Amino acid sequence: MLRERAGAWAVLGPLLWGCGLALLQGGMLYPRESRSRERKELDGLWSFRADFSDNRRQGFEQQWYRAPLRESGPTLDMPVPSSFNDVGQDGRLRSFVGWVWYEREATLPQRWTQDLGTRVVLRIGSAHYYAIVWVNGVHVAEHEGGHLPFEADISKLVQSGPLSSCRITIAINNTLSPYTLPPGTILYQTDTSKYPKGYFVQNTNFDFFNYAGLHRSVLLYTTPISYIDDITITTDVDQDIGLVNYQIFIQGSELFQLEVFLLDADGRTVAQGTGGQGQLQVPRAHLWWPYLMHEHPAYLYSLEVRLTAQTADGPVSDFYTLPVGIRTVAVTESRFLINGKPFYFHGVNKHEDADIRGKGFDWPLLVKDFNLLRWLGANAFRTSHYPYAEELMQLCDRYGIVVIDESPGAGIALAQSLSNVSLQHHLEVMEEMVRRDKNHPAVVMWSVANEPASSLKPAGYYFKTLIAHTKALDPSRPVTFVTKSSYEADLGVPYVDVICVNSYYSWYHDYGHMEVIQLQLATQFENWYRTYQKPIIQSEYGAETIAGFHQDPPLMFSEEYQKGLLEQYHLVLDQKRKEYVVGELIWNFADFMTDQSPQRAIGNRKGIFTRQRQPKSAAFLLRERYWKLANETWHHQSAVKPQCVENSPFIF
Ligand code: GCB
Repeated sequence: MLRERAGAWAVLGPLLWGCGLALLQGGMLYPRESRSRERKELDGLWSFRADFSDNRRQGFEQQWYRAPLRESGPTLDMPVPSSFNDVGQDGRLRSFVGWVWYEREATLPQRWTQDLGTRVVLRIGSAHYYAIVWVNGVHVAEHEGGHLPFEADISKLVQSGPLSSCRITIAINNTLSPYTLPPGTILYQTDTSKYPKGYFVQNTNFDFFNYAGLHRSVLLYTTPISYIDDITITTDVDQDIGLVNYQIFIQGSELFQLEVFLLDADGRTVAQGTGGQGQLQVPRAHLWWPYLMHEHPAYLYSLEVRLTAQTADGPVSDFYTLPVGIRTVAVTESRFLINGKPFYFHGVNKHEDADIRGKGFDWPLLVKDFNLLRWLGANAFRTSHYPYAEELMQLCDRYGIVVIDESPGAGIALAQSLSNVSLQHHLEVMEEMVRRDKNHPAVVMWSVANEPASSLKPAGYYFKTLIAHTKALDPSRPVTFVTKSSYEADLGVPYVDVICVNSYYSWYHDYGHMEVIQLQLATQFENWYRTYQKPIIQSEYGAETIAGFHQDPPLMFSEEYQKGLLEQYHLVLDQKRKEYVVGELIWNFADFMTDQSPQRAIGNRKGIFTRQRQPKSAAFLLRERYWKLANETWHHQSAVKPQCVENSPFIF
């Protein structure tokens, strides 16, 4: 069976099979330590081998998972988390397409292997793109999609003998097909006068490098055998009373008691309840406000959930604490409201991208990026073009950075990728994404896709179904997708709550002619608004800029051109934000890696920061603008207004 699957997934004919559904049942709470839970990160060096065999199936034919990887051939040291592409000196590995193999031996605390009341879970934060996992040679999980976590309960395996360690093997395939998210195609070249035998390349319609590997932490954690499996929180406000609705799902016992306590930031209990669902009322609640919208942004309560379950072996307790922000989100014909006040998105589009690590999670990079966002006065970003690491979402909650949470639906360009097979997978991805991110107060809107071919005929049904499904999963947040189609032809926009439009006037069109921007941008907004009467976000605009290139008068690729182009956009945004434009997100926060092409000088250079996070001139221009905008959207009674003070740029 497995061989067949591996065969089907070989690079020569990738075909996906439905694997997700079983994994979609149940929760995906972020593993946190508590009185009843432990966790063990498996970051560090793993053994690694790319399968360079012609059909990329040697690993399955020789069953590399059955014995330590070093016994079936040479291995490399591979850091986790990291993409495998840029850490080596081998060009073949950088552009490798097919299966790679990771392996790591984990030593387990004695209690985990001997206490049958302990449940041991293996969690993979992100494995791009398709992953198969074995523990001690036994198949435990498969997962499709590179940006969302998946788990396997491995208790039985590690508790079945006198073992104190376990061998974790993960095979990962980065091949994309028209049915994957994001989609891609394999192009075979058979003209032997031009290409060597078996030559193929992987093509994509998205503009970022298809980095692959174990991009986020792999970890082991424990729960008791009866445990808190999932928590869903929604919040509301009635006068000054905060309402926290909770729903808690338990596994492993039918007979249990639940207590919930809501603690304020000082650890004082402000409300409590019992049972699997209910509503907590918080008089004089501190609301969760976005950064630069309030004197005390991002106020977080903690929801402590305590489970006492009856099992055959006696009572079992489990404890889980979830950060909770009380806030409301609403959309009118022309406004985006947070806590009933108009919110204007002034922020960025990002990528998970950096030198050497590729898309690998990295704490110093994360903290640097948040410091830059706050320096800039950015109050929001979009997770272009896939869900980002959970640790990053947690920082958004803590700092008040508002998130448009985007699925990996980038580059849906072919009619095939709007088929029912693709749609089915996309629905599952939205389920996984909502399940992971539903409790983040920072997430105020879901984006199901970026720049799909939304004027193709099947797009109407596709987006109608996808958006309705996402709303059914989470009725508390608006849903959008990001379009670059024309207002007359787009078949998906009728179903969105907020129109997100990308445009590159005087860059991809009328290049070099900044004088056309104002007219074209105003026309763009007026057409969309006249047709739909929905709020609009300029979800991308920008210009390729090589840091250090200067030209005055401005020429394309110079820092002056990037600034000049932004200024032209801002003139129109300043008019239209008085009416129905509710946000502007620059493309892009930082330069990032793409496939090689004549249009890209070592990646996309539209960042206002370089890939090493140093500012281009445009960063200073945006900083001035964002702090000015922050002043206008200040809603607190206090006379203190946000100020961009040198040396303490994000304190006010
Ligand atoms: C877009 C895409 C983004 C690209 C950008 C560009 O419209 O959404 O992924 O990187 O344009 O720079 O071309």
